[in-house]
Amino acid sequence: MDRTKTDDFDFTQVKGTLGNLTRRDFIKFCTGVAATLGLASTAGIRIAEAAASGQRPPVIWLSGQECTGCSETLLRATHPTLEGLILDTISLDYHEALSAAAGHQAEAARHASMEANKGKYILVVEGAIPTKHNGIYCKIANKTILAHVKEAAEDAATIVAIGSCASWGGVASTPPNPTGAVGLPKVLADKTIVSIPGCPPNPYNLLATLLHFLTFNKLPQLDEKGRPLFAYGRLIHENCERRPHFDAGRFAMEFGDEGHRKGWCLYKLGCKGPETYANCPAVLFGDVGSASWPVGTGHPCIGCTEQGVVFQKPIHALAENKSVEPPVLFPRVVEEQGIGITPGAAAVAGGITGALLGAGAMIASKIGESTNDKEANENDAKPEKA
Ligand code: FSX
Ligand code: SF4
Ligand code: F3S
Repeated sequence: MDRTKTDDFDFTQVKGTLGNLTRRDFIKFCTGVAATLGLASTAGIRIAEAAASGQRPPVIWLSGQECTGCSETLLRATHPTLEGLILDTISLDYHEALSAAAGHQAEAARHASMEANKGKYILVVEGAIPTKHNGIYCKIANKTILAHVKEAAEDAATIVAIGSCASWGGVASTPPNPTGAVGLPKVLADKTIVSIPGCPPNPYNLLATLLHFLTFNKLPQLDEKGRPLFAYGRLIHENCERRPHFDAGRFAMEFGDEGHRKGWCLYKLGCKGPETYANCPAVLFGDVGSASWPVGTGHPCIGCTEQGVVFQKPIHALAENKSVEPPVLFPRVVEEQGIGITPGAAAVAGGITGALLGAGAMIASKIGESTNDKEANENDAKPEKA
C-alpha cells in the first residue's frame, strides 16, 4: 500500500520540508497541525505546501509587561525544535529580546519592515499594556508600549496577543493593578485580536494559528474572547487523563498521599481544570517527556489561561464545575475534606435520584471506598511502625 496517498490526498506533490525535520516528519507534522485545527486531512497538504513555500510573512513582535516566558516557551521546545519551525515559517523582523541589533538600529529595522510590509505583517504582542498615567510604566525607545502597539496595529494584516498578559492582562493586572495593566483587546478595541492565553501559552497553538493564516489567508474560528476554538473550545476537565478518577470519586487529598502517588484526580488539591478552557491535555507541551503538562506531572491546573482564575483564586480553592456537576452519588466531591458522606445524606441522595436499589448498592460501595480512602490517607500520614 502506498502510504503517501489516500483517495483525495497525495503528499508526494509537496516539495520541500521545514526546519530540521526529515520529510517524513514534516508530512506527519503538517497532518498533525491539520488535525489540531480540526480540519479535514486534505488541509494537511495545503498546510505543508504553504509552510514549505518559502513565503514567510514578516512578524513584528512587541513586548510589554511580562516575564518573557512566552518567548522562552517557543525557544525551549525540542520535539521538533519549535523555534526552527517558527523561524522557518515566519520572518521575525523585530523581537526586542532576540534582536541582534539594539537601540536606534533595532528601531530603524522595525520601522523599515513596517513601512515595506504595510498591510502584510503580523503583529504579535507579548505582555500586558499599562494604561495608567498614559502608560508611562513600560517604555521602549523612550516611547510607551501603549503608543508602540497602537502604531504597529495600524498597518498589521493580523494581530496576535500571545500569553495571558497580552490576552487579558495576566499577572500584571492582578488587583490592585497599580499600573492599570490590560490586555491587547482593551487597547485595540476596534481591531480583531487573536488571543492565545496561557502563562506561558502552548507554543503549538501559536504555530497552528500562524500556519492557518499562512495557508488559508484567514484566522481560525475564534470564540467570544478571541481565542481559537481549536485550542480553547473545550474544558481541560473534558480531556483530562485523570477524569475517570474524578468520575469514580477517587481524589488525591494531599500532595504525596496514596491517591496522589496513584495518579488520582487533583480536584481536591485545587485543580482548575473544570473551569479552564485549553487543549493542554490533548496537545502536550513542557518538554519533560510523556504526560508533559501540569496535571500529567502531578500538579493541579492553576487555570493559567483563564481571566479571573489564575492569580485570583487561591491554588487550594475548589474549581467551579462549568460543564459537569459531580454526580450526587459520588462521595467527597463537594463535602469538606475528611468528613465523608454520612449514611443519612447518602439515603437522601439515593431517594432524590430515584435510583432505588441499584443506587443504594452503589452508594454503599462508595461509602466503603470513601472510608477506605480516608483510612488510606490517614495511614499514609502516619510514620511506619518500627
Ligand atoms: Fe505573561 Fe509572557 Fe506569563 Fe510570562 O511574555 S503570560 S508572565 S509566562 O511571559 O506574558
Ligand atoms: Fe483532571 Fe483536574 Fe478534572 Fe481532576 S479536576 S479530572 S485532575 S482536570
Ligand atoms: Fe495552564 Fe492549566 Fe494548562 S495551568 S498550562 S491551563 S493545565
